[in-house]
Amino acid sequence: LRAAIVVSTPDAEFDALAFKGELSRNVERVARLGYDGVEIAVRDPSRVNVEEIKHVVDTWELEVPAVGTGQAFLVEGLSLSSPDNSVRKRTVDRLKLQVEFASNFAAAVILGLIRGNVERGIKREDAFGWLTEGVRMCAEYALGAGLTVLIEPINRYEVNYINTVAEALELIDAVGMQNVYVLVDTFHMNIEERSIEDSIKMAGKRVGHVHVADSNRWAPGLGHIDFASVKGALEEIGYSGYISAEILPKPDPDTAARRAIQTIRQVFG
Ligand code: LER
Ligand code: MN
Repeated sequence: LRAAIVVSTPDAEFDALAFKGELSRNVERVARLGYDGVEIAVRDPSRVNVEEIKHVVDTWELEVPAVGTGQAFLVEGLSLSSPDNSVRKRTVDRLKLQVEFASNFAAAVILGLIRGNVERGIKREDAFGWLTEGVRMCAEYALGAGLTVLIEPINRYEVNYINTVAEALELIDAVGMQNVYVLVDTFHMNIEERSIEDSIKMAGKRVGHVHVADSNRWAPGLGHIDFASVKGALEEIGYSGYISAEILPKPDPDTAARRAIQTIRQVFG
Protein backbone atom coordinates (compact mmCIF):
# COMPACT_ATOMS: atom_id res chain seq x y z
CA LEU A 1 0.00 0.00 0.00
CA ARG A 2 1.11 3.55 -0.60
CA ALA A 3 2.27 5.66 2.34
CA ALA A 4 1.44 9.30 3.10
CA ILE A 5 1.78 11.67 6.03
CA VAL A 6 -0.30 14.69 7.00
CA VAL A 7 1.31 18.12 6.83
CA SER A 8 -0.36 21.47 7.33
CA THR A 9 -0.26 24.63 5.29
CA PRO A 10 0.96 27.61 7.35
CA ASP A 11 -2.63 28.77 7.94
CA ALA A 12 -3.69 25.45 9.47
CA GLU A 13 -2.13 24.00 12.57
CA PHE A 14 -3.38 21.31 14.83
CA ASP A 15 -1.73 19.11 17.40
CA ALA A 16 -1.64 15.76 15.63
CA LEU A 17 0.59 16.89 12.79
CA ALA A 18 4.16 15.77 12.69
CA PHE A 19 5.03 18.57 10.30
CA LYS A 20 3.55 22.02 10.80
CA GLY A 21 4.38 25.31 9.15
CA GLU A 22 6.58 25.90 6.09
CA LEU A 23 5.02 23.61 3.57
CA SER A 24 7.79 23.46 0.95
CA ARG A 25 10.45 22.36 3.39
CA ASN A 26 8.11 19.79 4.89
CA VAL A 27 7.10 18.34 1.55
CA GLU A 28 10.77 17.92 0.76
CA ARG A 29 11.35 16.14 4.11
CA VAL A 30 8.39 13.84 3.42
CA ALA A 31 9.70 12.95 -0.04
CA ARG A 32 13.22 12.32 1.25
CA LEU A 33 11.86 9.95 3.91
CA GLY A 34 10.36 7.85 1.11
CA TYR A 35 6.66 8.62 1.36
CA ASP A 36 4.54 8.33 -1.81
CA GLY A 37 2.09 11.02 -0.85
CA VAL A 38 1.46 14.00 1.33
CA GLU A 39 -1.92 14.77 2.84
CA ILE A 40 -2.50 18.49 3.16
CA ALA A 41 -4.48 20.22 5.92
CA VAL A 42 -5.86 23.60 4.89
CA ARG A 43 -8.00 26.02 6.90
CA ASP A 44 -8.95 28.39 4.10
CA PRO A 45 -7.89 27.52 0.53
CA SER A 46 -8.24 31.16 -0.51
CA ARG A 47 -5.30 31.95 1.78
CA VAL A 48 -2.81 29.45 0.42
CA ASN A 49 -0.65 29.70 -2.66
CA VAL A 50 -2.03 26.88 -4.78
CA GLU A 51 0.52 27.22 -7.58
CA GLU A 52 3.38 27.00 -5.11
CA ILE A 53 1.92 23.91 -3.47
CA LYS A 54 1.37 22.26 -6.87
CA HIS A 55 4.92 23.12 -7.85
CA VAL A 56 6.53 21.65 -4.75
CA VAL A 57 4.37 18.51 -4.81
CA ASP A 58 5.24 17.97 -8.51
CA THR A 59 8.91 18.66 -7.94
CA TRP A 60 9.09 15.86 -5.38
CA GLU A 61 6.79 13.61 -7.40
CA LEU A 62 4.34 13.13 -4.55
CA GLU A 63 0.63 12.46 -4.74
CA VAL A 64 -1.94 14.21 -2.55
CA PRO A 65 -4.44 11.52 -1.54
CA ALA A 66 -6.62 13.77 0.62
CA VAL A 67 -7.16 17.29 1.90
CA GLY A 68 -8.00 17.92 5.58
CA THR A 69 -10.52 20.61 6.49
CA GLY A 70 -10.97 20.49 10.28
CA GLN A 71 -9.04 23.66 11.11
CA ALA A 72 -11.98 25.81 10.03
CA PHE A 73 -14.02 24.14 12.78
CA LEU A 74 -11.35 24.60 15.44
CA VAL A 75 -10.37 28.16 14.57
CA GLU A 76 -13.53 29.66 13.05
CA GLY A 77 -16.32 27.47 14.42
CA LEU A 78 -17.52 26.42 10.97
CA SER A 79 -19.83 23.40 11.28
CA LEU A 80 -22.22 21.45 9.06
CA SER A 81 -24.30 20.64 12.17
CA SER A 82 -24.83 24.21 13.36
CA PRO A 83 -28.42 25.22 14.12
CA ASP A 84 -27.51 28.58 12.54
CA ASN A 85 -28.35 28.49 8.86
CA SER A 86 -25.76 31.17 8.02
CA VAL A 87 -22.97 29.18 9.72
CA ARG A 88 -23.96 26.08 7.75
CA LYS A 89 -23.97 28.08 4.53
CA ARG A 90 -20.52 29.51 5.21
CA THR A 91 -19.30 26.00 6.00
CA VAL A 92 -20.60 24.59 2.71
CA ASP A 93 -19.08 27.55 0.84
CA ARG A 94 -15.72 26.87 2.50
CA LEU A 95 -15.95 23.18 1.65
CA LYS A 96 -16.65 24.04 -1.98
CA LEU A 97 -13.36 25.97 -1.96
CA GLN A 98 -11.76 22.86 -0.48
CA VAL A 99 -13.16 20.80 -3.36
CA GLU A 100 -11.70 23.27 -5.86
CA PHE A 101 -8.35 23.14 -4.05
CA ALA A 102 -8.46 19.33 -3.95
CA SER A 103 -9.26 19.13 -7.67
CA ASN A 104 -5.73 20.37 -8.40
CA PHE A 105 -4.47 17.08 -7.02
CA ALA A 106 -7.41 14.70 -7.63
CA ALA A 107 -7.51 14.48 -3.82
CA ALA A 108 -10.44 13.40 -1.67
CA VAL A 109 -11.96 15.98 0.70
CA ILE A 110 -12.15 14.99 4.36
CA LEU A 111 -15.23 15.85 6.39
CA GLY A 112 -13.91 15.25 9.89
CA LEU A 113 -14.18 17.85 12.63
CA ILE A 114 -16.02 20.22 10.28
CA ARG A 115 -19.09 18.03 10.67
CA GLY A 116 -19.35 19.72 14.06
CA ASN A 117 -21.30 18.96 17.23
CA VAL A 118 -24.90 18.50 18.23
CA GLU A 119 -25.08 21.86 19.94
CA ARG A 120 -26.65 22.60 23.32
CA GLY A 121 -30.45 22.33 23.27
CA ILE A 122 -30.49 20.74 19.80
CA LYS A 123 -31.88 17.28 19.07
CA ARG A 124 -29.51 14.79 17.44
CA GLU A 125 -32.02 14.13 14.66
CA ASP A 126 -32.13 17.82 13.76
CA ALA A 127 -28.34 18.16 13.70
CA PHE A 128 -28.12 14.93 11.73
CA GLY A 129 -30.61 16.30 9.19
CA TRP A 130 -28.62 19.51 8.65
CA LEU A 131 -25.43 17.50 8.45
CA THR A 132 -26.92 15.12 5.89
CA GLU A 133 -27.98 18.05 3.72
CA GLY A 134 -24.57 19.71 4.01
CA VAL A 135 -22.64 16.55 3.20
CA ARG A 136 -24.91 16.00 0.19
CA MET A 137 -24.19 19.50 -1.13
CA CYS A 138 -20.45 18.95 -0.74
CA ALA A 139 -20.65 15.50 -2.32
CA GLU A 140 -22.60 16.84 -5.30
CA TYR A 141 -20.04 19.58 -5.80
CA ALA A 142 -17.22 17.04 -5.47
CA LEU A 143 -18.91 14.68 -7.92
CA GLY A 144 -18.89 17.47 -10.49
CA ALA A 145 -15.12 17.63 -10.06
CA GLY A 146 -14.77 13.83 -10.16
CA LEU A 147 -13.79 13.69 -6.49
CA THR A 148 -14.88 11.77 -3.42
CA VAL A 149 -15.61 13.01 0.09
CA LEU A 150 -14.61 11.13 3.23
CA ILE A 151 -16.60 10.93 6.47
CA GLU A 152 -14.19 10.45 9.35
CA PRO A 153 -15.51 9.08 12.66
CA ILE A 154 -13.73 11.07 15.38
CA ASN A 155 -13.51 10.22 19.07
CA ARG A 156 -15.91 11.64 21.67
CA TYR A 157 -13.34 13.96 23.25
CA GLU A 158 -13.17 16.01 20.03
CA VAL A 159 -16.80 15.96 18.80
CA ASN A 160 -20.02 14.63 20.30
CA TYR A 161 -21.42 12.53 17.45
CA ILE A 162 -20.41 10.46 14.42
CA ASN A 163 -17.78 8.90 16.70
CA THR A 164 -18.04 5.39 15.28
CA VAL A 165 -17.87 3.69 11.90
CA ALA A 166 -21.50 2.59 12.35
CA GLU A 167 -22.59 6.24 12.69
CA ALA A 168 -20.54 7.23 9.65
CA LEU A 169 -22.23 4.49 7.62
CA GLU A 170 -25.64 5.70 8.87
CA LEU A 171 -24.75 9.18 7.62
CA ILE A 172 -23.50 7.88 4.27
CA ASP A 173 -26.72 5.91 3.78
CA ALA A 174 -28.78 9.01 4.58
CA VAL A 175 -26.78 11.12 2.10
CA GLY A 176 -27.31 8.48 -0.58
CA MET A 177 -24.51 9.40 -2.97
CA GLN A 178 -21.96 7.10 -4.52
CA ASN A 179 -18.89 9.29 -3.94
CA VAL A 180 -19.05 9.35 -0.11
CA TYR A 181 -16.71 7.00 1.75
CA VAL A 182 -15.49 6.37 5.30
CA LEU A 183 -12.08 7.48 6.51
CA VAL A 184 -10.98 5.10 9.25
CA ASP A 185 -8.44 6.50 11.73
CA THR A 186 -6.87 3.88 14.01
CA PHE A 187 -6.38 6.39 16.85
CA HIS A 188 -10.10 7.22 17.01
CA MET A 189 -11.12 3.61 16.39
CA ASN A 190 -9.00 2.43 19.32
CA ILE A 191 -11.12 4.67 21.56
CA GLU A 192 -14.56 4.13 20.03
CA GLU A 193 -14.86 0.73 18.32
CA ARG A 194 -15.47 -2.61 20.01
CA SER A 195 -13.10 -4.09 17.45
CA ILE A 196 -11.04 -2.11 14.98
CA GLU A 197 -10.91 -5.09 12.60
CA ASP A 198 -14.65 -5.89 12.73
CA SER A 199 -15.54 -2.25 12.04
CA ILE A 200 -13.19 -2.14 9.06
CA LYS A 201 -14.83 -5.29 7.72
CA MET A 202 -18.31 -3.85 8.36
CA ALA A 203 -17.41 -0.77 6.29
CA GLY A 204 -15.90 -3.01 3.60
CA LYS A 205 -15.82 -1.36 0.18
CA ARG A 206 -16.91 1.91 1.75
CA VAL A 207 -13.48 2.45 3.32
CA GLY A 208 -12.02 5.24 1.18
CA HIS A 209 -8.94 6.28 3.14
CA VAL A 210 -6.97 5.26 6.23
CA HIS A 211 -5.29 7.36 8.92
CA VAL A 212 -2.80 5.57 11.11
CA ALA A 213 -1.53 6.59 14.52
CA ASP A 214 -0.90 4.38 17.49
CA SER A 215 -3.06 4.23 20.65
CA ASN A 216 -1.26 7.28 22.07
CA ARG A 217 -1.28 9.07 18.69
CA TRP A 218 2.47 8.58 18.39
CA ALA A 219 3.80 6.93 15.23
CA PRO A 220 2.50 3.40 14.55
CA GLY A 221 4.73 1.01 16.48
CA LEU A 222 5.09 3.30 19.50
CA GLY A 223 1.85 2.32 21.24
CA HIS A 224 -0.22 -0.83 21.62
CA ILE A 225 -2.39 -1.12 18.48
CA ASP A 226 -1.86 -4.40 16.61
CA PHE A 227 -1.19 -3.06 13.11
CA ALA A 228 -0.57 -6.49 11.60
CA SER A 229 -4.13 -7.35 12.53
CA VAL A 230 -5.40 -4.03 11.08
CA LYS A 231 -3.52 -4.87 7.89
CA GLY A 232 -5.28 -8.26 7.82
CA ALA A 233 -8.70 -6.60 7.96
CA LEU A 234 -7.78 -4.12 5.20
CA GLU A 235 -6.53 -6.97 3.07
CA GLU A 236 -9.74 -8.86 3.61
CA ILE A 237 -11.84 -5.95 2.28
CA GLY A 238 -9.48 -5.47 -0.68
CA TYR A 239 -8.38 -1.97 0.36
CA SER A 240 -5.80 -0.60 -2.06
CA GLY A 241 -5.59 3.10 -1.15
CA TYR A 242 -3.25 5.11 1.05
CA ILE A 243 -2.07 4.53 4.60
CA SER A 244 -1.65 8.05 5.87
CA ALA A 245 0.17 8.84 9.12
CA GLU A 246 -1.56 11.48 11.22
CA ILE A 247 0.62 11.58 14.29
CA LEU A 248 1.95 13.75 17.07
CA PRO A 249 5.41 15.22 16.49
CA LYS A 250 6.86 13.08 19.29
CA PRO A 251 9.51 12.68 20.49
CA ASP A 252 10.30 15.12 17.64
CA PRO A 253 8.85 15.60 14.14
CA ASP A 254 11.61 13.82 12.21
CA THR A 255 11.76 10.78 14.47
CA ALA A 256 7.96 10.52 14.36
CA ALA A 257 7.82 10.70 10.56
CA ARG A 258 10.71 8.27 10.14
CA ARG A 259 9.24 5.77 12.57
CA ALA A 260 5.83 6.01 10.87
CA ILE A 261 7.13 5.13 7.40
CA GLN A 262 9.25 2.35 8.87
CA THR A 263 6.21 0.70 10.45
CA ILE A 264 4.00 1.32 7.41
CA ARG A 265 6.55 -0.34 5.10
CA GLN A 266 7.17 -3.19 7.52
CA VAL A 267 3.53 -3.96 8.26
CA PHE A 268 1.54 -2.76 5.26
CA GLY A 269 4.14 -3.51 2.58
C1 LER B 1 -8.52 14.56 11.61
O1 LER B 1 -8.16 13.66 10.61
C2 LER B 1 -8.53 13.93 12.93
O2 LER B 1 -8.26 12.78 13.06
C3 LER B 1 -8.93 14.73 14.11
O3 LER B 1 -8.54 14.11 15.27
C4 LER B 1 -8.36 16.12 14.06
O4 LER B 1 -8.28 16.67 15.32
MN1 MN C 1 -7.69 11.50 11.35
